[in-house]
Amino acid sequence: MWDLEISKIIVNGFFEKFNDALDVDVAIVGGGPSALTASYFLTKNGFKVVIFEEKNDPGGGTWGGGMLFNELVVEEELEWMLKEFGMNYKRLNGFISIDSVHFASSLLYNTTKVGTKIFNNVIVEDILMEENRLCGVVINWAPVIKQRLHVDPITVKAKYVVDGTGHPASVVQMIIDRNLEVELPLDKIREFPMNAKEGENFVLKNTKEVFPGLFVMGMAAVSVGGGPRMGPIFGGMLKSGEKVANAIVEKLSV
Ligand code: 48F
Repeated sequence: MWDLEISKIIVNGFFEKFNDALDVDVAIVGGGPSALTASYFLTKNGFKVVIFEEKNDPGGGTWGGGMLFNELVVEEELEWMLKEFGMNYKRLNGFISIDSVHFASSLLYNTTKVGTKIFNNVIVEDILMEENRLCGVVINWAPVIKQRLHVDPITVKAKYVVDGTGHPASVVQMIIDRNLEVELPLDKIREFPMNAKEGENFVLKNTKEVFPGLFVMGMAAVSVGGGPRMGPIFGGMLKSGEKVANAIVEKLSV
C-alpha cells in the first residue's frame, strides 16, 4: 500500500537524520544568512553541523530584500563567495545586486548540498552546560513553545554552539538571564541606529567567542557588541559566517 510506504519513508528518513544530529561538532542556532554561510564552510571542511531554525522557512531576513522589494545588496569584494555559491548577480557602482529569493535559496541549496542538516520548526529554548562551558543546546518543537504546551525538551551535544539568532541574540540572552559572565560591553543586548558602512565593519569585528564554547555571528554579534544595524546589505553576514567557520575549524583542528 503506497500510503503506508510513504509514511514509513518519511518517519525512517527523519529519524535517521535526527539521530545523527544529536551529537555534533557545531550546533548553530537560527538559520539566517550568517548561519547558512558558516555551516557551508564548516561542513565543507569535514565537520558535522546542525542548524535549528524555529520557523518553517529557514533563511532569516533574506527573503524580503529591503522593505519587501525582493532585491538585496552585497559588497563587490564578496564576488568570490557568490561565485563559490554559483549565484547570479549584477555589479553596480562598487556593489552587487542580487534577487533576494535567489540569494536565500542559493545559500540553502549550497549548505544542504555539502551535507549540513537543517531542522526547521525546532526552537532552541535553553543551553546545555558542563564545567562553566557551553556543550550543547536544549531543543523543542517551535509549536510546542508557541502553544505553551507543557512538554519537556531534549538535548543536543555540540563541541561548539553558535548564536545566529539575529537581532535578539537569544542564546547570549539565555546566558545573561542565568547571571553567567559573558563579554558584554553594554548594560544589555541592543543595537544602534542604522549605518550600513559602520555596521558592516562592526559585525565582522564582533564575530567571536563570547563565552566558553559559544560564538556569536551575524546580527547577534552586532546587538551583543552594541553596534549599528545595517539594513538590506548582506556582505557582513556572509563574512561573519565565514569568520566563525574559520575560527572553529582552527579550534577543532588542534
Ligand atoms: O536575523 P537572521 O536573518 O540572522 P543573521 O544571519 O542575518 C541578519 C539579516 O537577515 C538582517 C540584517 C542584514 O543586514 O540586518 O537582519 O544575523 O535570522 C535569524 C534566524 O534565527 C531564528 C529566526 O527565526 C531567524 O530565522 N531564531 C531566532 N531565535 C531562535 C531561532 C531560536 N531560539 N531557536 C531557533 N531559531
